[in-house]
Amino acid sequence: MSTGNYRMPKAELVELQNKRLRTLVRYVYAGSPFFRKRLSSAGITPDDIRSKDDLKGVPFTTKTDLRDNYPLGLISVDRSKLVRMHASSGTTGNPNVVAYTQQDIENWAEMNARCLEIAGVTSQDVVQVAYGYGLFTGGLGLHYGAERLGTKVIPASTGNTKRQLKLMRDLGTTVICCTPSYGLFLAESAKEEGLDPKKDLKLRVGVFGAEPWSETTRKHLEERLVESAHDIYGMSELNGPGVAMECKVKNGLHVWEDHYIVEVIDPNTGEVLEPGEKGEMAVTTLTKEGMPLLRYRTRDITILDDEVCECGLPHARINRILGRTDDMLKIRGICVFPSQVEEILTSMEGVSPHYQLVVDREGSMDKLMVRVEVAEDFKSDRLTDLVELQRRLEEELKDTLSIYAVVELVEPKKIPRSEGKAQRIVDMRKM
Ligand code: DLL
Repeated sequence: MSTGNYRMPKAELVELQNKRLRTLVRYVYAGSPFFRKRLSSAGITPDDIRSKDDLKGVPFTTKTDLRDNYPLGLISVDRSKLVRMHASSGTTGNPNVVAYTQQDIENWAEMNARCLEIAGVTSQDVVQVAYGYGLFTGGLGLHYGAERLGTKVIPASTGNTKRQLKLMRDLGTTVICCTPSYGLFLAESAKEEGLDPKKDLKLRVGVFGAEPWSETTRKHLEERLVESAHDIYGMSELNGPGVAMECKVKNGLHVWEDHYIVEVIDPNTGEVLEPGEKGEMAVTTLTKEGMPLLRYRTRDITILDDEVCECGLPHARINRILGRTDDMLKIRGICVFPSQVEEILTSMEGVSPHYQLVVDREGSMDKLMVRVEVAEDFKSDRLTDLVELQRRLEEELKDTLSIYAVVELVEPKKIPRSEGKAQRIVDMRKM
């Protein structure tokens, strides 16, 4: 039931990071032909890397490197030491395969246990894991974490929403782990079943991640489903879920710095940015044995905050993910992130948080359409009210994004629901 010592003083944490970094560089240099070549061609020997500051000279590792070395060209151990492979969908063709040793699985479990613990989960809780179990890392990662913490675990996996609700009610689930969009769907479905989750279920904590969500979605989830909604971040290449998590203060996600070094860089120049500046997150894994990564470019956009948190944890925080460099839509030259649109939609009366961004091209002009469901409690049969709602939304989108987007209002439940990550973007330009 150990979550390890993760509350050490900051200075001790920094010293541990530097020590682990030196070990890591020696380890990949000896074990991985890929990294040995990479480092050598940059004129770097393991002795050159003494501390975090020295990382600046180390070449980035990218998703293209994974693709070019498919399936297991980036491992740093003998294959006989591997005990597990997971995979996530790659940008094209082959999936990204990631590989674990037994020690990697142990560390992963510990990090997920910590995540649950700082959100207030204890051994007394009943944790329903409604992330997918399988090649996706969400289900097993949180499952291990919950087991490590000594909770009771319900490995529900995704889907079968009626059964999810029945399990919650009959088994007294107190913690739900799923994507935020599925959380909203659970709340909606409960209502249809005649249940009021806030009265009829006992959900204390929600562990929501794997896709971007907003502060207003938190409000919706806390009003309709759980007492306290927490953001969890992770990615397959960095073990899976459990890289960073919101504590009870909910002012950023703590990155487990004894296992990862996070840098925020300018995505165009690769230059390391100061804390407080927005950029792409690059992560170095300090303890992974199977497939460690140096300065891995996540394509996720965030801001680093290394001020000590009110909760007292020494681990630095990242802002909630603000978008991805590759999910970013460019509409007539302007960058648009789905999360910006979500923030606007969820803060307006009359629409629900279920939406899609449809991008198309008319001649040489990009066109953005925001398709969103009218809220179920939007009470009006008058067409003029709907026209007015549409106008207000379009105006708000224009003011905030500086582009014109057509709003299409659709009936409740018309946008396809997902049991995993929501499909927010329909890009007709690529079809
Ligand atoms: O989504 C791992 C995970 C499972 C995280 C369960 C949290 C909970 P991948 O399928 O490899 O792994 O997708 C990783 O998902 O680069 C982000 O773009 C996005 N993502 C993950 N967590 C968050 C989050 C899992 N909390 C990709 N907020 C990442 C925003 C997130 N985006």
